[in-house]
Amino acid sequence: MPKMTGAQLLADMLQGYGVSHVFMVPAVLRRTFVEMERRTSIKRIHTHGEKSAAYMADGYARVSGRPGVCMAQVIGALNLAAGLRDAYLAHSPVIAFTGGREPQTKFRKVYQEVDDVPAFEPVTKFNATVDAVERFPDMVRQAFRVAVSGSPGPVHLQFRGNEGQVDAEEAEMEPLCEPLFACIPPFRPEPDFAAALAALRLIEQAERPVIVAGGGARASRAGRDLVALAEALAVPVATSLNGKDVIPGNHPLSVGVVGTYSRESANRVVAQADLVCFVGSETGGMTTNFWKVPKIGVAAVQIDIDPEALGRNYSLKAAVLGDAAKALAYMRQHTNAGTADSRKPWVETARTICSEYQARYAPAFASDAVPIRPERLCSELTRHVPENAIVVVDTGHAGMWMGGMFELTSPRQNYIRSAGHLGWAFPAGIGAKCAAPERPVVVFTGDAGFWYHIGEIETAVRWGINTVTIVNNNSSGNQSKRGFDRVYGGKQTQQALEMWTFTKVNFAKVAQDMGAIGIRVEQPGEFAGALQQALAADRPVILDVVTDIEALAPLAV
Ligand SMILES: Cc1ncc(C[n+]2csc(CCOP(=O)(O)OP(=O)(O)O)c2C)c(N)n1
Repeated sequence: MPKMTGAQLLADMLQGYGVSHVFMVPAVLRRTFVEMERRTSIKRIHTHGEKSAAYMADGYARVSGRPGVCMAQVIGALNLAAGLRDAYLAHSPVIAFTGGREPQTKFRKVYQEVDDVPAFEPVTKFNATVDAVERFPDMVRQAFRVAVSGSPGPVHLQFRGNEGQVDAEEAEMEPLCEPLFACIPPFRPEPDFAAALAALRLIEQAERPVIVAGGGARASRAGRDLVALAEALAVPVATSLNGKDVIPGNHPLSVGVVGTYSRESANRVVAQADLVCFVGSETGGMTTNFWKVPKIGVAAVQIDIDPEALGRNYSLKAAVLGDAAKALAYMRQHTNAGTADSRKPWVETARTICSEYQARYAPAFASDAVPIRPERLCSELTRHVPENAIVVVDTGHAGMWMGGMFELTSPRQNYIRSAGHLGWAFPAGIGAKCAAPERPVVVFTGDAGFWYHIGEIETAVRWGINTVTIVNNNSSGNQSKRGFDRVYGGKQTQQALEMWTFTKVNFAKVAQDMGAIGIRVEQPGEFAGALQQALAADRPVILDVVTDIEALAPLAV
């Protein structure tokens, strides 16, 4: 076997796994970066903070299905760990490398050093130290294998030396990669056929069944099989926020996103169902509006790749362990399509509920109000986002407005969203664009969300990562308004505003100063043209949209 340094091996292995970008703040694995330049085409994206590096890796992973790689030296390690939280919640395969400690000097108050490893424990599937260069090959393979297998998720490897200097050492090693684990899903386990048939028969016998598809259906790329089964059986489909792009919003069986940040039609349909089929869903609080939609006790069946997810919150009449696409395809093959007719009235009911929703919000979608209403923004985006776009959405109001009101109109569009961390979307969009440079990436964030990582405008400009970022700029974090109204007993003091309002800032100007294109939109009629201009630009664009501070997203029904 040839002798090589850890740096050479790591560079070769990352290239071997198809990694095209790594996101980091130096100085970590410095020699590896030199070898990346010498031996690979991997781009080394220096960010303005470790948390945004983790979010970029996360966006990259959610769009490509391939692990996103982020790195930090020892002093930045916990900033990176903080950034893994969202990937952990969203089951995104992110791999984090950090610098660590030397056995010769630990506990002697080494500059910048604490024991970082425990902090990675709650946000990773696998959290390990690499202490000897001989361990590089098997540990890197293990990192990729764990990140993408089963229910995907983050992995952390801490390399010996505060900058991971173990990469300078040499050993006889081979940079062997396992291509199987370069992308999710590595395996598509067949379901137990008896269980899948049992679930199918229950759906066929139900009068008002509904499918609730989650991020697991997305990870399995099960959209086509899911829609085919739903069509064959005439079953309405709701999704979680994470599963939103499993079915286009304009499909006649789509009822929207169910749960807390949701669309009222989805909640109403799911609440009326006599059987719920969960597919790749954690059945967590956000998707079920804290287990109120559907109510605990509803008849349920579930398909999941993780046996521990089956029946977690809803006891099951049939539990199907396996790959979502495989299970749905098997069920589709064995469908008794003759039963679909019996559900025509139920599908009609679901359509009526959806039409009522559309009619209720039509005036808001068309509103010419100034400052601009977010509902109008969502409807403009539904109409004008390109048919192959990747839409990246922040949390808080952004998640509520877009989760509920924005509609995907093509199966070629993708939708990824913050699993709860404000500020995720802008850097995640940069990572998404690195993963799919040929596709338009449209980010939607509030101004509070945008402030978090505003410095990454410079990163995007430096690397020519041309995302389009729409800032719903109400100069406040106005999702917090209701909460403060409540704790002030209904009426806030003037001073309370200091807790959720900001200085009015023109983000278009800020963006221009950093070399991006900035467009300020103050009139609703100008938005579509500005978006077209942004999509055609050859630079990152910030669309600063001045919106109404009084606009509060509708609460879950
Ligand atoms: C890391 C983190 N801290 C705090 C919150 C709580 N939070 C949710 S929404 C929000 C304000 C959002 O403001 P903005 O992005 O401007 O959107 P707006 O509500 O004004 O539309 C806050 C502070 C969070 N989700 N994540």
